[in-house]
Amino acid sequence: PILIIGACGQIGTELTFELRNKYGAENVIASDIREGSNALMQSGPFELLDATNYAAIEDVVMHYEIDEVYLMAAMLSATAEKFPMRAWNLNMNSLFNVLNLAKEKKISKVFWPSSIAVFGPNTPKKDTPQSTVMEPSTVYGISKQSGERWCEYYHKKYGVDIRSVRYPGLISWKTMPGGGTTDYAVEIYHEALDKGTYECFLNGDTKLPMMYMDDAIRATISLMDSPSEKIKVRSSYNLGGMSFTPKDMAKSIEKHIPGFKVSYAPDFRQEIANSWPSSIDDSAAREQWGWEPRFDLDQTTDEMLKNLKE
Ligand code: VAH
Repeated sequence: PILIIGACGQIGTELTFELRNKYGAENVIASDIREGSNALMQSGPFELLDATNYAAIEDVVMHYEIDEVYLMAAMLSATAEKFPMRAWNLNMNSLFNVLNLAKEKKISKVFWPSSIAVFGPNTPKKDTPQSTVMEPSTVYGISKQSGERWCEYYHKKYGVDIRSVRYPGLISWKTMPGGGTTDYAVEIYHEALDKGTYECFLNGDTKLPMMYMDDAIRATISLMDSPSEKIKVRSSYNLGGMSFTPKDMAKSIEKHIPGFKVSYAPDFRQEIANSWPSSIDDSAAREQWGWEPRFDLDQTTDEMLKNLKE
C-alpha cells in the first residue's frame, strides 16, 4: 500500500486520485494535517497526520503495512518567507521522518518533491543544467537544496530508494495552490472566467518554467515505476515542461475570452521569481527514465478553461 502525506495539497490531491485509479482506492491512504475536499475524502481511506510527528507516521505505516510514501507536505516559497522557522521545521523534519522510516526498512520506496526554487540568482537562467551553481535565496529554496543533499546522502549511505523531481510552477484546476510564487498561473484562469480581468503579482515579462498538472503527475508516477538501477540522480531530477511569461498567458487566454485584460502590480514575490531560472534542461530525466512533456500553453489554457467552466 501507498501513503500520501500532504494529500490535500495542490499536487497531493491529484496524486491521490491518480494512484487510486491505478492501484485501487483501498491501497492508497491519503493523509494531511486537516481534511480535504469532499471528492478527496469520499475517494478512499484518510488519516489526519502531522508530517513532523515521527511516531504518528510510524503508526500509520505499521497499521496499513505501507510500502511506499509520497511526501507532499511542505510550506511553499511565498508563505515560507513569512514564517521561516515554521517552514524549515515542516519541510525538513517531515523529510527526516520519512527518510528514517526508509532507513529502518519500515518502508521500501519514497517520493519527495524538490523544485526549481533550489536554483538561485547566480544560477545560469536559460536551460538551467541538472548540476550547476545553486545558491537559493529563499527559505523554501534553501530547504529544498538541503533536502536534496539529505536524499542523496541516505541513498548512498543507507541504500534508501528515494526519488525526486524539481517541479516547475504547476497549473491545475482541481485544487487551488497554497502560498507559491507561481500561483498567479492558476489564479489568472479563475479570474478570467469570473471577472474578465486579473491583477498579476509578477511583472508581465517574468519568464518561468511551468507545467500542466497532468504532465507533472505522469512524470512522478513514471519515475516511481522505473527500475531503481535506471535512476542515476538521487538528489532530484530537473523537470521541464514549458516556459512562458504572464503576458504570454494573457494572450493565450484572450483567444478564448476576447477583451480579457491583465494588469501588473508586482509584490514581494517578484524578487523570489527573479531568483529562479527561465527555462530548464531536463535531458537527464529524458535519457534515464524517458520523460517527455505533452502539454503546451495553449493546450493548458484549453484544459483549464474547459474544466473550470464545468
Ligand atoms: C512555489 N509552486 O511557487 C511552488 C514551486 C517553482 C514553484 O516551487 O513555491
